[in-house]
Amino acid sequence: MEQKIYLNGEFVPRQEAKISVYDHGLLYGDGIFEGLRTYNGRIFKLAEHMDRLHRSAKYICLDIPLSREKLINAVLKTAQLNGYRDCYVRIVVTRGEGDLGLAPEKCKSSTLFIIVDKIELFSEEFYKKGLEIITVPTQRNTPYNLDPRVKSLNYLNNILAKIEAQNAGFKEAIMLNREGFVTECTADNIFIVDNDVIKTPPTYMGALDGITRKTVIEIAKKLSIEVKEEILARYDLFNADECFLTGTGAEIMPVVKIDGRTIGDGKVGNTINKVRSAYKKLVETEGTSYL
Ligand code: PXG
Repeated sequence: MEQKIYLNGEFVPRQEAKISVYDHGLLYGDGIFEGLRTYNGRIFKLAEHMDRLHRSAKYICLDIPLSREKLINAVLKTAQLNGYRDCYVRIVVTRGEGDLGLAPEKCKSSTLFIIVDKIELFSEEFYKKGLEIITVPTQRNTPYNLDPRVKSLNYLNNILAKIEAQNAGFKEAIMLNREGFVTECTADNIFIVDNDVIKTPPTYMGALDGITRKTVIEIAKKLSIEVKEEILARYDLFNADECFLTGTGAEIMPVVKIDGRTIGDGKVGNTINKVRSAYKKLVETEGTSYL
């Protein structure tokens, strides 16, 4: 089946899905996005992704060219046209085509596109054995510059952090804030398990308000596991019993070594396994149907 992209109100083949070189999403990273996932013909947490997209748009004073209902229909239609049962959905809204100055008011209409594609997964080996990750020098955005809750098209510092990890031979990086506290990884939130309590940094420390993060917090509460949003230093990570990352793409990824320190006994822990099987059950049973 030919891949179809939603672009400004039309469904076009991938080769024809082109935007202007004057688009401010490209020239300045002036825009926002969402990454969603589908399981067995259903989009997981669609309403939550819509809410976050609208909150990001509000923060950067960006018009989303469709009503919430019409955007949801466009997302469902794009997913349906592409026909995958399990896939990745990317929604992107940019300031649109302008001139070469920053001037956002010269951009007469926002650009909106929706891509549905096969999902690229971490190999199964890492879910079984866990990742080894490191802390890197490039810091996460702070609310003093660009609020980290905004899922904007400016990912350069996260990309630099990823490059720093890769240069050192690792797949993922922990990013600190300017006070040196843990925020999250480059595209995933971070959690630890400490004496049977699940802990994750509050978003004001510099983390995206991750939808998988919120889902894991809800799952933990249902499983009667205590959850705390708590400021974490590297010290807390090194001395944790378990550590894991969460994201729409990665789902729940165990971490077994950080900056050369083995976490707990170096094996994927019980709490991770419990939360992970509850998450798997949830994605199999929930979601908005499109097929
Ligand atoms: N933190 C950051 C900085 C992110 O970009 C997450 C956490 C996890 O959030 P969710 O809502 O997905 O639980 C993200 C996720 C991908 C991909 O390919 C994901 C993100 C960005 C770019 C690519 O999975 N964002």
